[in-house]
Amino acid sequence: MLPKTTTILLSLLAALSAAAPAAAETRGVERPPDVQLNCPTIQYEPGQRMLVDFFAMDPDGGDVAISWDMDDDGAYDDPGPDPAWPNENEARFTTRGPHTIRAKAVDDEGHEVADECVVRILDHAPKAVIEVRSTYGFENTTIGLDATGSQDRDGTIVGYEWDLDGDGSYEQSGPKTTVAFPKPGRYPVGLRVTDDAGNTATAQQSLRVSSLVAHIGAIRGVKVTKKRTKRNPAKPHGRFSVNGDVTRIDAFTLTRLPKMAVMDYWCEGSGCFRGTNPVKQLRTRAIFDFPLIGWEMRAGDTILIKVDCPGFKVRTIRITARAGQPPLVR
Ligand SMILES: [Ca+2]
Ligand SMILES: [Ca+2]
Ligand SMILES: [Ca+2]
Ligand SMILES: [Ca+2]
Repeated sequence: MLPKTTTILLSLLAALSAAAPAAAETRGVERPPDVQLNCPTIQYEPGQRMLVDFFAMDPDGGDVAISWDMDDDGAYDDPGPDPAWPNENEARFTTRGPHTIRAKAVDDEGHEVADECVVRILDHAPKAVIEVRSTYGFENTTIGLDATGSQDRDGTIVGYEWDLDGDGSYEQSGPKTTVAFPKPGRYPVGLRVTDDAGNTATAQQSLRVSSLVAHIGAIRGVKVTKKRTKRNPAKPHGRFSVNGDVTRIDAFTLTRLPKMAVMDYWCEGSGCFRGTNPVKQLRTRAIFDFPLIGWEMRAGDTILIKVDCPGFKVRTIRITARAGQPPLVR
């Protein structure tokens, strides 16, 4: 049996020989710490409290100091977790949209590692709306596009971008723009709007461009078919440009109007671009130029003009657009 002192010495040597290689290995590596943030994925209301989970450690077993940026300013100067809940830090944002949470871990060897994650405060996407006076146009003629009808229910729209050649990339900005095409055809245009929280929405509109070549002469002396003893003598005259199924009114006049004639006029049909509400016009002149110039109709659309005056029977004049032909006026 070995003396007691020898036994203690041997035990010490054994302990040292077991510990020595591990200690040398640790000193040689000095690994950086690890920090991982885990932001909640749901969207919160402004001002609502949210918790960000995190994990931090130094693989060498040393202490890790963590500093926080919880207010989106990029500076690690904000409070850390409540000691009672050491693995989650509390965040609260009042402005809508995305916010970045950042944490920086420093170990006792001075190694620095940072991580970040993004939280979102609830914000609704905007709605993109393209308004055009007419989806029909003529070659080399500008077509106005208006995006001011776009809306954001919980903020404002801060960006308007246009894709005017339909290739999916947005090359123009601003709430209003114009476009012109050199050749007849169908042209898609796109709009992308961005709200103040960075949400986007898009809208598309197809424009049809026609050739302004088929121009027909004035329609004069259209025969009035209804026989009445006291027939309203209003007589229509018109000049129209017809291209395919698009008919544009270049001029329209009623002559031989009885005194105090009252006129309503409106358009019926899917291609009516303006004037679907009746407009009363009171004229005491014998000739009245209708403000229909520039109106465009598609084949089948009808403009109705109701002429009413004391002592005469009400008369309704119908101008019906036809594909490739002068409109029918009756
Ligand atoms: Ca370390
Ligand atoms: Ca900060
Ligand atoms: Ca919004
Ligand atoms: Ca484009």
